[in-house]
Amino acid sequence: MITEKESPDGLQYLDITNRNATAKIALQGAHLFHYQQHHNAPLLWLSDKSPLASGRAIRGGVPICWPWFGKHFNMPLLPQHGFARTSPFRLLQVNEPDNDNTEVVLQLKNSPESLHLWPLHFEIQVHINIAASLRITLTTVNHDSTPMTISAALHSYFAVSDIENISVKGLENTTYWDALTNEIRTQNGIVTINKATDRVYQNVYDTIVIGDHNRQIDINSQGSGSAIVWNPWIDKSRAMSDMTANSYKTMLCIETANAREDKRKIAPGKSHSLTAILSSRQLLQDG
Ligand code: TA6
Repeated sequence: MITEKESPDGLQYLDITNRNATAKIALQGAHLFHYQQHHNAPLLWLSDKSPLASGRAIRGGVPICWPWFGKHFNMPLLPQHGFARTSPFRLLQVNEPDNDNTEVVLQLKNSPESLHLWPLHFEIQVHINIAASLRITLTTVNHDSTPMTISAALHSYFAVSDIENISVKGLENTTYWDALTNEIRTQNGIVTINKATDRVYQNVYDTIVIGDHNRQIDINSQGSGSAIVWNPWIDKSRAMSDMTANSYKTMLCIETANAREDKRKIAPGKSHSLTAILSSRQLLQDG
């Protein structure tokens, strides 16, 4: 079942329910901000202080960073993570092939505003499949006469029970750029979080697994060779207007990306797709 709704502050979104899960997708930014399998906790984290308002970025769910990840490479005053996440997408298609699956396709094309920020003719489509797992595909089509280089991320905020009790597997022996120290390091062993963490990993092709108390979250990707691990920790959590001092404790971003060295060059008339496939399962407790 799919219902078109609007938040009190004017954010239009789709409220989706099928036999597997519930989900909420804002037309602005094609931003999925809720996904929850029945009989399971929400997979994604959404800040209690996040605006759900037209024109305001949502803090949580899966923001779409496009056509650049992070700060613009030479115009730092442009919005961080590009302009897609606050742009009005068009609802292109909704399919309910059966009671277990819901497919939504949203589209954004260049506009006078986008051409002012990024002078290239494009179309992006976001295909979201709500089922026993969550699949999001961001497809960029180059409608320009020149090659376009993009960096992008499906900036997933995962809900965790306690950030200090989780482990992240699948990044072992890869190299990462530490955004906090501007150093390149190698990941030795599993990732644990006990301080502010902001890392862009390269050569990431294995399944990333978040181990959390009694739940495992699997993150698979296609069309991606990089991933970001981010937790703001205490000070930044307190300082951000759309987070609380304790927000950092129950969220972890593991982002499926084409970031930094993994940026993608798309020839005229060609396309590139970045896909994240997210799923979770409860773990039996010992004893
Ligand atoms: O993905 C990590 C990151 O680039 C961090 O540096 C932090 O800025 C985070 O994204 C959130 O960015 P935002 O623009 O959504 O506040």
